[in-house]
Amino acid sequence: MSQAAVIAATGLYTPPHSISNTELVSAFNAYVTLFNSLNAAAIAAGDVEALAASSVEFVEKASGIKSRYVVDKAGVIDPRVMRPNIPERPNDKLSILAEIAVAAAKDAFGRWDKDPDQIDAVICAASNMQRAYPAMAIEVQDALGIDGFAFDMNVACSSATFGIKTAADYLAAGEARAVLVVNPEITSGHLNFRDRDSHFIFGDVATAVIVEAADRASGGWEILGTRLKTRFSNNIRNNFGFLNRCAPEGAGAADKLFVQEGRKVFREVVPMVAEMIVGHAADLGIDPAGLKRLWLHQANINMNALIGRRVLGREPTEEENVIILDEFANTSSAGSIIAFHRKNADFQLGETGLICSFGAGYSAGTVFVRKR
Ligand code: CO8
Repeated sequence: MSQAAVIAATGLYTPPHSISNTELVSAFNAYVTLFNSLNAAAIAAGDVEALAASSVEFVEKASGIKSRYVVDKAGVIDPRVMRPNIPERPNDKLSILAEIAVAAAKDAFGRWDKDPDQIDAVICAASNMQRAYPAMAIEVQDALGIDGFAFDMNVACSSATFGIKTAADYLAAGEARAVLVVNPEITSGHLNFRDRDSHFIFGDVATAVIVEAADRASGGWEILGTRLKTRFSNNIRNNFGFLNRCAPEGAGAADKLFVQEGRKVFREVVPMVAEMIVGHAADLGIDPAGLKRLWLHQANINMNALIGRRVLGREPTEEENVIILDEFANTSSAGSIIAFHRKNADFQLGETGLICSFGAGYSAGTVFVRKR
């Protein structure tokens, strides 16, 4: 029989700076005023379209987001900059993505009953890597003094559940005793803070998950089943990549940052994810209505409410359908893990819940867990 896997511990790193909607919208609107006055003649001649202002009320109502954490605030809210200032570091210093991953991992190790030398593999699963190579995961492995092997993987917002599933498979195959999955997300680096439709969506954070072989773990969360799904869509896209320098005509274009058709994403992803959860639950013999908690990907409060309703077959309570995006915004792969990390202490032995991610690709992952 293959080895069962357990989520033995989780960790969270929260960046030091929070930006409220009021601060973000005020920076955006200052930029709009600047743009419109600099381009007044062209706007009057009909050659350039005037930019419209953003609004706090819209952001809160459309998304549920009230604030977000970032690794650098000054640059993001300066209307002449509108991106984080993240200075380059020399090659012999830990890179910032690895640094926040290590911080989250140390938080997880503080909640685990073993030392990092009991880990045999590190997976860095996130939507943006700082560089192509050497892998961020190998840098994290080195910083934590872990033996074995490490690699990066990117499945956008679903990276964490894809990482947990991969880790569980290594345990099932007997190739590792425990695997560290880290999800460092500096989404502010790839967010267009000058785009009214999306400037408010994302936040920075890092999470870590230790997945351990069940016969070694004490307590934790038994992984009852994992399922992955992808379906190609251009509705969430980022054309930044290593070939950009070979097509200089496109350099600096808005499509080299995050771009989405938010409404289409909403419409298409909700049914895909709800069906996937219900189908996976049925195959595992789990009644979705009996799940104590949903730790869903945190992109949009209305999306989560709809999915929650379809999965539980009734209006979920705030306790059942955890929301952390009001404080963190969309932190891509880390969102469902923050929700799980923050809201699981009240579980009794045998109670079940669901970690679920969804996003660009499209991609989605479900991880059903039971308290042990
Ligand atoms: N302020 C005021 N009004 C606005 C604003 C604004 N900031 N933005 C748009 N409006 C206006 C529009 O102009 C429109 O006006 P009108 O009706 O007059 O035309 C009206 O508001 C409605 O616009 P939308 O239809 O766009 O608004 P929605 O209700 O659809 O809400 C959302 C927009 C919040 C974006 C919503 O569609 C949403 O959240 N959709 C789901 C998106 C989602 O889940 N995406 C997940 C992608 S993330 C992922 O996979 C990870 C990728 C990797 C991360 C990389 C990091 C950068």
